[in-house]
Amino acid sequence: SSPDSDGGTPELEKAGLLNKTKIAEGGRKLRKNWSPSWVVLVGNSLVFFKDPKSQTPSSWKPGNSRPESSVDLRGAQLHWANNLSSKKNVFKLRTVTGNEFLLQSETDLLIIEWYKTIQSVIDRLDRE
Ligand code: I3S
Repeated sequence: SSPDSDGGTPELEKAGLLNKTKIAEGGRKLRKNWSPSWVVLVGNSLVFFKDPKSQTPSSWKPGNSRPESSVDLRGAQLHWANNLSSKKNVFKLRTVTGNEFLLQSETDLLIIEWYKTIQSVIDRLDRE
């Protein structure tokens, strides 16, 4: 079924641990500060949780845990960005509001799956 098609809880697409740094806020460049983040793709949003150790895939559910931040994927842009870091497997997510994040994993397959899944959500929202 399509996410939230019944007006209920949005669909959990994917959850896992990635390295994350925010590099821009409203178009203004920020200093990098990489840290592990529990990342949850649910409905139209990418949600970040601070303490990966205490998180489980059910953490995104309302009331279970307070997210650090949340990104609306509508109109967002995704690009591989290995030129923006010395780390491997880096992609950049840019929101319509000009917030930019780098996400990274040491595991090739894992980062490719995240890229494909986030892009498919962006594509779905573009078609709406
Ligand atoms: O793109 P940069 O500025 O070379 O990014 C590195 C720095 O942000 C560095 O922090 P300090 O300049 O505050 O020491 C980080 O520790 C590095 O991780 C950043 O580079 P990578 O290549 O890891 O994204």
